[in-house]
Amino acid sequence: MNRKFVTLYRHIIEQERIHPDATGELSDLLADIALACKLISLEVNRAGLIDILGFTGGENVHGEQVKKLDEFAHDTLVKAMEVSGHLCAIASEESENFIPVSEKFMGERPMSKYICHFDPLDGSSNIEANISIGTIFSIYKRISKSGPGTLEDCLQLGNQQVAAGYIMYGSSTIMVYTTGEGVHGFTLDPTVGEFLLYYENIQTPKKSRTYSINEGNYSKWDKNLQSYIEYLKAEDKDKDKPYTSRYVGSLVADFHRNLLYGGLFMYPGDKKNQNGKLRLLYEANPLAFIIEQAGGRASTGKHRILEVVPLNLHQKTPLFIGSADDVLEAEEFLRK
Ligand code: P6P
Repeated sequence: MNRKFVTLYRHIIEQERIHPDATGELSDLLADIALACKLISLEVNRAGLIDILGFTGGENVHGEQVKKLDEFAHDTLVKAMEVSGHLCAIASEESENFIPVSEKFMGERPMSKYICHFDPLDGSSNIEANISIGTIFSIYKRISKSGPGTLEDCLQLGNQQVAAGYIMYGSSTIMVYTTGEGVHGFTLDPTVGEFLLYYENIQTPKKSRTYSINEGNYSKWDKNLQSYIEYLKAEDKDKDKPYTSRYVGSLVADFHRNLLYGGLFMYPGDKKNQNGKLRLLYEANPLAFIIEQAGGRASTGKHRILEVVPLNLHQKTPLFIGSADDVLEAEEFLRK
């Protein structure tokens, strides 16, 4: 039974109370990310309107030049995070290097104990088609002892994440997050500007009948993957096949649908890109943390995503993620 009128902040505080040693910093940080994403949601919706109506865009209400949406999202998140005082470093898909947060933003705190990876606006090329797009975040505790964060703080195993989530800008704006105590979904009520709980302790189906992959890359896949996809498409009533194919081409949209209904999302490596297209630190790891908390599985096709060693900020990884039994079956085919 879903509790009514539980705001995101109230839920975050409830989660904080599960950990007696919690200082409230992570709660504040999650709330700051949610605020930044409310602002991005406003701009994403407005930008769609402008494109459709052909407005020039011109200057925004602050008299600033209207930036490309993904740059706008990046800037909004960085500004919100810097002033939050809880981060010693920020890494973004939009920034070649990580952004060490300088002492001036740390306030009286001798050290801000978290670092955060963002994909500020994944799938933004879809905005003109009004396809759902999203912000993905991943939070770790720093390793370094004080001062601005370091690259080592940013290159940690995915199994060290303390929180992860995404905000999807679609028919409504939703936020899904985990702090390791289950996966919880909220819908933004724009009239009051609050994310309200709509789905607590999400558990993804163990097995599904849906697969998501860009079949246009079929000729570049290895033989085992080609065999697996053919297997999913073959008639077999005993195995509830053929599967249904669902592929939006926007990671957050495909992931969210599969999280709720069950499904297997695949972005494999291929002859041209052996590590595929998606990024480990700000796409695969946060979604892997979420899916495992929801009872699902996430691998490279061979290894658990959360145990892949990050060597650089924008490292790519093959990704098989979703219903546990489907990911396991895919791994078996890939091992043949
Ligand atoms: P393809 C969007 O550009 C994105 O980064 C993800 O959101 C999406 O899952 C993937 O690329 C789609 O890639 O090669 O199938 O168009």
